[in-house]
Amino acid sequence: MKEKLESLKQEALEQIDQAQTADDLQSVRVSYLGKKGPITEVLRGMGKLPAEERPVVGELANKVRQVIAEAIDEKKAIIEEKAINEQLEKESIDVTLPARPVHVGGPHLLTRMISEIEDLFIGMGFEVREGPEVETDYYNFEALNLPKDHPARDMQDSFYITEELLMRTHTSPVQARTMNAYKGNKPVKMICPGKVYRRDTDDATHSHQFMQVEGLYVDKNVRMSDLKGVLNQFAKQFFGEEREIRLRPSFFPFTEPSVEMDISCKVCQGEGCSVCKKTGWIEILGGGMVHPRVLEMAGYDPEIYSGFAFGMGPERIAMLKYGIDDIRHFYTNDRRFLKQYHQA
Ligand code: 2NL
Repeated sequence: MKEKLESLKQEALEQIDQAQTADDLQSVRVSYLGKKGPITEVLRGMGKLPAEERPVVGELANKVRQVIAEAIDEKKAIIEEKAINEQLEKESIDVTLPARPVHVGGPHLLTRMISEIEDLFIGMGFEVREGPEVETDYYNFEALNLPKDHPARDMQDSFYITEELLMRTHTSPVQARTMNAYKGNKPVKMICPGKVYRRDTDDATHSHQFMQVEGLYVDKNVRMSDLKGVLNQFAKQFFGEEREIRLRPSFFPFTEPSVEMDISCKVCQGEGCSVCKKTGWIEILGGGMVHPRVLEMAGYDPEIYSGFAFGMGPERIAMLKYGIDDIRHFYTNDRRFLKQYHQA
């Protein structure tokens, strides 16, 4: 009987050793330790043994049972650990791998141009103001010395909504409104960026909707030299220290005298090339001294106050800065175009 138990033990331990899975172990457990297993059978048959052998065999059988049970538990722990390790191996992530790039958008080139322009003028003490895109005829035209019979007020040139309302054709009405609000007794130093509308057929250089940044400085003793100083500072900061500016006489209904500002051509350093049409100079913006009628209508006494104003087109400036050949690129949103000007 002892030998039988001993060999059962060896047999079971061998099978446990060979077991690969939890299922294998479970069947070893059932076949050796189960109710119908050989050890249970030995214990059941104890009655037939001589009385003095019973405790010895009983103890041995229990011991064998215990050894097998322990071996199964041990092996089970090993199998479980192996399974966990395999899973960890399979599911491991390499945290040192470079991350997949996340494609984020960025401000539109025009938005960036306008922010840069704003920053430069803020640096010179100007405040930034915005106003409505749907304007009254009064603020868009009348208050800017464009009376009812002025050719610029032709129905063909603007988007009229009613007789009295239209899409603004420039951002000047924001400045006229500001002067009105200050009631003629406070200096004004502002720029106003925004969308404007003209009834044009779109082509490489025309768009029915585009951007404008206008500036206005009204105070006592504001002179043409102040305009020139401010514009010179802007041009050098925006286009580069090495750029020169020049003012040429021009005409606008809302300024007198009026000027246009050129910057020296960067491509040919003033020698003359195709970019500057052989002149050495590139036109950037228009401006002048605020017309006394405009000051007067806004409630400023032109005998006491004077001012300068200017206006520029961010599209034109971006086209010159980056060599963009078609204004429609700004509004057709081809990502191949937009992406080139993305900045983090
Ligand atoms: C241009 C020229 C200009 C102004 C805008 C202005 C505004 C007020 C009074 C007087 Cl409230 N003038 N604005 C003056 C001269 C020129 O714009 O070529 N813009 C793209």
